Amino acid sequence: MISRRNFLSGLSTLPVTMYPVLAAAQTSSALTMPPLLDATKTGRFQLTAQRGTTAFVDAGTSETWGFNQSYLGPTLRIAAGKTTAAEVQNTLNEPISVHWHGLMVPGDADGGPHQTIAQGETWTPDLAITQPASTAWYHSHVHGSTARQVQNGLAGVLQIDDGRDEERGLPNTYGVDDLTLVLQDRRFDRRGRIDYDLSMPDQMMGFLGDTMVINGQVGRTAVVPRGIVRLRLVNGSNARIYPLSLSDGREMHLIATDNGYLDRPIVLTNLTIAPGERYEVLIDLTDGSDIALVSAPNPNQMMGGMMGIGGTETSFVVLPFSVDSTLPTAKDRMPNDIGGSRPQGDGSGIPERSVTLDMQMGMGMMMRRASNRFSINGDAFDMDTINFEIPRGTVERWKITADMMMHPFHVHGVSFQVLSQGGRSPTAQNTGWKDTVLVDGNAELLVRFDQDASNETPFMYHCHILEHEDGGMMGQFTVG
Ligand SMILES: [Cu+2]
Repeated sequence: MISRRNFLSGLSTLPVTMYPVLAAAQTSSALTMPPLLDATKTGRFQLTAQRGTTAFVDAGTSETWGFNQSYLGPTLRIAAGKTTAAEVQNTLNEPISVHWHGLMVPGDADGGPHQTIAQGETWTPDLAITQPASTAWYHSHVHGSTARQVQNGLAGVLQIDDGRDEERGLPNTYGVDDLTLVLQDRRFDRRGRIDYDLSMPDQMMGFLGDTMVINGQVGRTAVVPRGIVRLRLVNGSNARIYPLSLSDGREMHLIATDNGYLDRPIVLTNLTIAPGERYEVLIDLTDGSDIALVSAPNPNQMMGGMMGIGGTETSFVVLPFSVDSTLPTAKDRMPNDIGGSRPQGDGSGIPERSVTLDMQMGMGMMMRRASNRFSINGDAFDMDTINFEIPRGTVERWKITADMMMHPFHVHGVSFQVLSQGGRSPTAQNTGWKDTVLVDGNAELLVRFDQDASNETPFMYHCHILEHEDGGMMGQFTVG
């Protein structure tokens, strides 16, 4: 078996279709899901941030952090239209926070950098869910520590569930035909420990690993029924963008974007997922073929690769699938109408706001302190400065400009429409409701601000390359 670690290292130069998908499927063990913590009936859940050890690779174990377990957290399932009582306890020896990425809740429940939970303390926000069913996630968001804390494992998936997936015709058996997949890349040292030493290119580009990790596991195969399989893709990587496709070029049916279901599936052969984004796709495995989810190299290269950073990678296997015909098939055909929606706003006449994501070049960047290498509209993030004050109920047209490289731009407390990308209509995958969008050059967003956020607990807008965010590419705003 070829080590999956080598897929990213540049040692292997095979075209992607020649990867030994079958061999890998026969020799590697089955991927498991994060434990499901179903709070739809109880209306409450409890998370404990804790220290543990995880054996990612054969070389040894790594110290890791997780919620209720050693690495990552459970998949939280909460009910649409109800309020769920959350309880988060921190047993780690430094402050953390838990941001509910994708939830439209007020700033005082959002879990941003102003809501740190000190060692030994417990945070108990109520999560009042008024938005449609969707796949969200949660992760730490302490300014200056987010990248390291997420790298250590402080993240998990959160499903808003309305109990109607069966009538939509969607696969919905957790871990069988409804797979939750947290995509992360990591590096490990010779003893199997997570290696998060940042080189200067890492600090500029964001951290890129050489080993694919799914749900905290390396080298696994997803064993699935012979039927329609749903993938809830969550990019929980610090900086890697995955241009995804299936190894035999077959279609993926996009059913949901960050903030919920589309009206009808969009058929795609390529789907790019940037840090912070979620996409749900259906894949048709009724023919029983063993295929794989594969990724092209990270497309983010500074100045078109002129800096000599990036560009040496090859495509790699993200996750092989092995069809087990003995597993019961719940769904054997694609749904046509899934009853969600796509934003249909008209940006004309809407007040504009410019948001420019800035980087310092080479030496200019190295001369700066780590906390202000990056900025927005010329200013590095400052905990004590409110950048925008926005009246509740306002609709704005945000013009985002990305400097030097592509930046995944996320706004807390809202769901937006992508009006344009690079002066053109948005790509098909960006026509649904979004809270994070990959900005290549520029993008225009139509945003409505409906959740309150005070001076004490403002909302963030930031680049979701976590090293950029920690380095100052973030701002904050109030709504009220
Ligand atoms: Cu960035």
